[in-house]
Amino acid sequence: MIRFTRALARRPCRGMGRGLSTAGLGRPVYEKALEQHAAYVGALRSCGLAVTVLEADEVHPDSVFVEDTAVLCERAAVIARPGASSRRGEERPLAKTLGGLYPHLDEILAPGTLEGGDVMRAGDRFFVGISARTNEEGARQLAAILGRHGFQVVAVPLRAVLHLKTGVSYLENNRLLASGEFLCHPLLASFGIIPVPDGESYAANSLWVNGRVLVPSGFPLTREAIAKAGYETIPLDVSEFRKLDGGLSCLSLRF
Ligand code: CIR
Repeated sequence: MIRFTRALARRPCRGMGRGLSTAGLGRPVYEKALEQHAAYVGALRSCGLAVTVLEADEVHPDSVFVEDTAVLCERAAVIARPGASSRRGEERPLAKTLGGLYPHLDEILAPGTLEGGDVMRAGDRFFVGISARTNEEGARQLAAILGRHGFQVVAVPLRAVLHLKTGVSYLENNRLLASGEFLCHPLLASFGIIPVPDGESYAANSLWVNGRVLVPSGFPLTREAIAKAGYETIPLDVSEFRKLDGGLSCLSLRF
């Protein structure tokens, strides 16, 4: 089983209200987002991670969702190439930081696009959502890079969700927390599924960290289902990030 030791997060920027959104929940309140972000970083630290919080990137309104800009594991670091044009360039400052942490960086090149929210690791396999943000070419490049490190990449065409991990999360122990199109997905048939109850699909993006699971607050049935499966849960209010279609995993890179 994985044990994470580090995480990277990025402070929300003042212009986050201009971030991409389909949620229809209104615009995020910056001060509240800062508080929620600080609590999130505290929760990662309480799970034993050394968290580096990068300074805000005021040029890119969605830059707090740092997960989308790279794919990291113990053997490889891959700089992503966001499919959303307003997010292109977020990956550059991150590459600088990662250059100091990894001996070698790979990157997704045009015409490939790939966002980290579409990448879900389960042991030695990486599932990659083919979405409006991640194209076949991006997935193919990721497969070639990770293949050199002994990992297998499985492409999963998406139907309704923004990113793969919007709808499904790996909780280790061969278990998936799944909603909607992932409840009975043929490519995920070998996993034990913890179904996310109707009306709580936002909580499908919960985050396993070293044996505990961070769960968005306000989704009691999902929290209960995860707890029943034997995990300690940590509820966190991320309402301001939800307004921008973001969830718990999007706010950090764990490695
Ligand atoms: C976007 O549309 O790109 C952001 N507003 C939300 C990104 C969420 N990231 C994620 O699911 N990994």
